[in-house]
Amino acid sequence: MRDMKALHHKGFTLIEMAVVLVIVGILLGSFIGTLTSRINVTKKSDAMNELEEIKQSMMAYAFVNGYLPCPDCSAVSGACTTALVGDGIADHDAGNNRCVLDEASGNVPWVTLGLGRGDSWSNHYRYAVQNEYADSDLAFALDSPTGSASIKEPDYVADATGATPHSLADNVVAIILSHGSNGYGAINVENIANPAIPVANLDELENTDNDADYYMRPETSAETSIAGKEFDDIIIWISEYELKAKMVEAGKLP
Ligand SMILES: [Ca+2]
Ligand SMILES: [Ca+2]
Ligand SMILES: [Ca+2]
Repeated sequence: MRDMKALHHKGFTLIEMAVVLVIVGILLGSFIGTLTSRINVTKKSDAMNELEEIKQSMMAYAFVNGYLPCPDCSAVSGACTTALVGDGIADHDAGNNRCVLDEASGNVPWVTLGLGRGDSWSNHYRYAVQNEYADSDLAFALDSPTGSASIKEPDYVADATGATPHSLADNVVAIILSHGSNGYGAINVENIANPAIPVANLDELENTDNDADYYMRPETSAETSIAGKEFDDIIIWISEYELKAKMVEAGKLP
């Protein structure tokens, strides 16, 4: 009888096992959650550093050539032929010395700049440049046309729809952006288009419509009640005056 009792107490009961499993599950869940959020933070900071590196390389390209690089065509359309798309080489149009992508956005020309391909989420960085600043025939001068693009922040306090954004930067001549962890609207490094941006993501849509306005604001998840919903794009830009000042500093202008 004593032996049976000793045997009985040697193992765990089903309830004890269940309690242990639940505790292990909770600990593992919180560990994985922490790990995932740390990986996301690292990826975002890597992308921000790479954007700065791309910007500096573009400035250096302008010092050497007298103009900014053209985007690499990101999809077959119009003058962007299959031979030009997604090879990382800047696509200048020899016919008019301007970009094949006429102020529309394409990929950052990573091969031309000698940089790595794609962001932390294996999508190409998007890049758009004002033609007067990427003209390979007539290099820009101090009196070149004013930068036409603007970086704006939707104003949710004053306007819940985010319809009246305020400017963060005007006179912008080039923008470089990562589509962030959701990757909506991006072309991946295999040159395949990712899922389109959901119609509710108004602010992310603004960054792909090829007009002169780009939005930048704090990251929000899909669950937020803020208009514009999900937003995780990371954007950097080159202003007209910043570029001209650096060119003067480098002895390349006037
Ligand atoms: Ca190309
Ligand atoms: Ca995004
Ligand atoms: Ca826009």
